[in-house]
Amino acid sequence: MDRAAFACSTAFFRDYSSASHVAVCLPQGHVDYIEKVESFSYSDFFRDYLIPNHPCIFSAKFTEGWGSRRNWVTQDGKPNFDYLLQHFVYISGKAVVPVANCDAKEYNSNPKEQIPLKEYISYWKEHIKKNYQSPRGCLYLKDWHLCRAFPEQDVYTTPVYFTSDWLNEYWDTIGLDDYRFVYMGPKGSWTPFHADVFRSYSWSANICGKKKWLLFPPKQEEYLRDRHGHLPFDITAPDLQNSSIYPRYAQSCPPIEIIQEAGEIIFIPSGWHHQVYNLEDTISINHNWVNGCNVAIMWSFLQDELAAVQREISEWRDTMEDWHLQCQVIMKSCTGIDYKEFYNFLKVIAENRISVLNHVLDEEASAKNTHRAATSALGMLHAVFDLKRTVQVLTSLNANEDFKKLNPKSLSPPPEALLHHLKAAIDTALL
Ligand SMILES: O=C(O)CCC(=O)C(=O)O
Ligand SMILES: [Fe+2]
Repeated sequence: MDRAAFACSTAFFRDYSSASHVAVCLPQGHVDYIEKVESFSYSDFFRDYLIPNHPCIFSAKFTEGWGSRRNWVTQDGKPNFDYLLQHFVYISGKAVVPVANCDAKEYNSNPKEQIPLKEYISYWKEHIKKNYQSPRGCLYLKDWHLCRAFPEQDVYTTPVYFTSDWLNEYWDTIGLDDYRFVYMGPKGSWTPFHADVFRSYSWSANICGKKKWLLFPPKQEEYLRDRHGHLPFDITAPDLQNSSIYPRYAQSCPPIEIIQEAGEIIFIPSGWHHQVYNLEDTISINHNWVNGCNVAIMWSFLQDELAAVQREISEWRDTMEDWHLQCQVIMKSCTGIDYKEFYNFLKVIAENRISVLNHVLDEEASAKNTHRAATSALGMLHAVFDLKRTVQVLTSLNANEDFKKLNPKSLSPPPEALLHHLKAAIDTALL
């Protein structure tokens, strides 16, 4: 990160409230196209897209050289089923993959099952032969943690723009999960209307095929709620025109429509709802990620999630002794994280940045710890920026009434001590 980008971040986040407020004004729904790798720096992306929370598309030049672009695609641009079978079924062991049925609806998403990759590929080949109409319906392989299952495979390298990634850094540290996925599906497969986990950013690269994205800037979804306050499953459904069901739909703006071609990468900003279609047989790789630019959006989302849980079980508030704790348990099971884990998440990131600033990173350590090496590569100013962001959000968390009810003094270290330590580290770094 260069000095100008650091100065820009300091100005933007000076006022804490502006960090979770995402103003969007895109001229006529225009989305920038980044053509050249050489002339587009990390600081350019940080300043023009991460901080303002605007989408953009990267040209196929940014994925040139990826193993998956070379190996997973046939000469005529179709998925190379033989290669996939060879490497993920016959050689490296038998993969089992999550598959959604795009023709069925269960609550507000598609029902999912786990099936062997071999079975999915046979289905897909049959589906193509039958002109994309098979009795099993349209099946979409999604959210497959391929890189975790096959770390030795040469698939892709994360572009530098997306390497400040606290979500994967944290979940890699505790070794429980990650947010790196492969999607593959036939023409006609699609993903219903949603915003991403924890209101994270996502980037998605087409290895082959073509996608259509319908994007709504934050707050637009309020016009898309039905009279009970529920969001639609499919924003193209005719029901939305019916004002007795969707009373505010007429006031909504049309979505930004983007066609993403093979090799291109789309950047989806934080909190933007979207619906996605595979216009051809398509394979994509995507990550969800959070960093200092959108962590306040994540924090405000978590507060909304807790408030929703509290509303849901409000009738037990006075009779249940550990009501606040129960709310956290429910939140964790519905949202994937609770307040104490969010604290731990911020703590792990902040401590990693302090190690980077203390130059504990010798070559051997950096070879072993790819996250620290990545942070270090983004420069010391980025580590300071990250620390400042953790301090701002931790300060807000520490002042939160619901967090205070969870006996934060029992945390190790307690929030006050951690904040003190982080502020001292920032002061030393800025000397
Ligand atoms: O490609 C898809 O079907 C959905 C991807 C998506 O929702 C995302 O990358 O955030
Ligand atoms: Fe998404």
